[in-house]
Amino acid sequence: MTKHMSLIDGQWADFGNFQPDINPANTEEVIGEFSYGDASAVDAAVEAATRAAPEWAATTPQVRHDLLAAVGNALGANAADYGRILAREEGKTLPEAIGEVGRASQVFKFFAGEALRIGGQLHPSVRPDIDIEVTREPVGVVGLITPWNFPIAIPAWKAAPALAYGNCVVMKPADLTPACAQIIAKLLHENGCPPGVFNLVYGRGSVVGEALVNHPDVGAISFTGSAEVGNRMAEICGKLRKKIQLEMGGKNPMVVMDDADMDVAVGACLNGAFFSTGQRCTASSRLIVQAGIHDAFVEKLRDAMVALKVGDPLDETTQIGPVIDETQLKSNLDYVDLAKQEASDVVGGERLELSTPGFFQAPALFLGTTNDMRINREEIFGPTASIIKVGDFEEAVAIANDTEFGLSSGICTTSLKHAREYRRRAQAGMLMVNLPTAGVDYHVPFGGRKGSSFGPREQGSFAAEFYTIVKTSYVFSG
Ligand code: UN1
Repeated sequence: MTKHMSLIDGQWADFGNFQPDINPANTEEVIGEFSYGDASAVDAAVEAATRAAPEWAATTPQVRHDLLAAVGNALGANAADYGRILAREEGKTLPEAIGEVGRASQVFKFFAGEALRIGGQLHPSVRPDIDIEVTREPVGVVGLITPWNFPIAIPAWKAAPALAYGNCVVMKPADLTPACAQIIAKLLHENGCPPGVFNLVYGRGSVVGEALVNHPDVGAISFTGSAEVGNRMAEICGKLRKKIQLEMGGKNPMVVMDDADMDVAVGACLNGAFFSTGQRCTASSRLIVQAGIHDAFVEKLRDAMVALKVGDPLDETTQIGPVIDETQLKSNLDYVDLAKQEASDVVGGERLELSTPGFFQAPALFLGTTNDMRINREEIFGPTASIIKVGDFEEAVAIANDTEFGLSSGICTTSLKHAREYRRRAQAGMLMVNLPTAGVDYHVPFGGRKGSSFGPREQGSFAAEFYTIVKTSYVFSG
């Protein structure tokens, strides 16, 4: 069995306490064993990062560019192999997994370029003989806590900007997907990342994550995960006056208007709701459908959903991989049971027994639901979606916005007026017209509002807001 360690101060650190990384499509297959650290591992990593920080902050942009570009190129060149690891570890289909590695590669290359584009502003003062310069400086040591559902893209979109803008990193990846985090750590290490600049610490969230968030020498925390954990982190970071960036849940609405193109609408909803097994915070979970198109749309979507092939992610014919683990599957099945009480009808959603022991579930559509039901208030994070019938555009907008979340919001329509109005009124960080609510570009801001996100946006040049501190310098030359 291959054993993997944390990376601390440029060394692979063996803490014993090896934990298995299990394939959710075949629980008999162990992908590797990972040595879990504790709070003292976090102390060692933060100490190394703190020591490395002044020198890394002072490197030329060329040095940071070259490191990130090398990692980006290596990810791209090995996308097929790394995609296989991702698919085995996380369970998304091989094409989705290879696509995600490609995205991670692009993210690194984008931020390689951003390292060269860090600039500032020059202002004349309102007083004579004074110039004012506004510049950005690294935060110092940043803590990155990453989720299992995009196990290589999200570590990439946190680590690459952190390093590009001159920070040192301590990353704690999700317990369920340690192998993808290992790829990023290994590539940084092998491509000349100086000791202490990037540290990876495996361990329980309640131990390692907790220690990272509370550590006085960590200046900023970026977290993607559950609202429950994120909200608690916000309290701690507020008390410690630490920068924080949270990406949490979603209950993303997709409005389907009578004037929608049927194929576009069915395609967008099928992808948004069920692909990646619905395990995306951007998944379309509330399909808000106007009465005139409702019956025909539901029939087409239901037929398309029932035809989706659930199976081994490495099998070419598979469209939906397994659920990540037993706990998530149990929670999904409990929601299907709840839907049987709340909705007028439930199609699919049962556990599937396939040829390998895995966490397979048929995708599910909850029909005849209303927005006040628990299935429409709480994030399920599985391959399920509800249909909510509405009379007109106004009702659709009101229901779409009636949620504590606000990550992504979509509309399928051929009316310019509806598209324009919806863009203006949707309370979400990301807005999709005739596209699934999930599936975003890598070079533009990502994030939400209300209960979905907190703090500055991730990705694109907006990432600078979180990973740097602004300094305003006044220079008198009279
Ligand atoms: C996407 O929809 O392409 O955890 C990305 C998530 C998000 C990423 C979604 N942070 O699902």
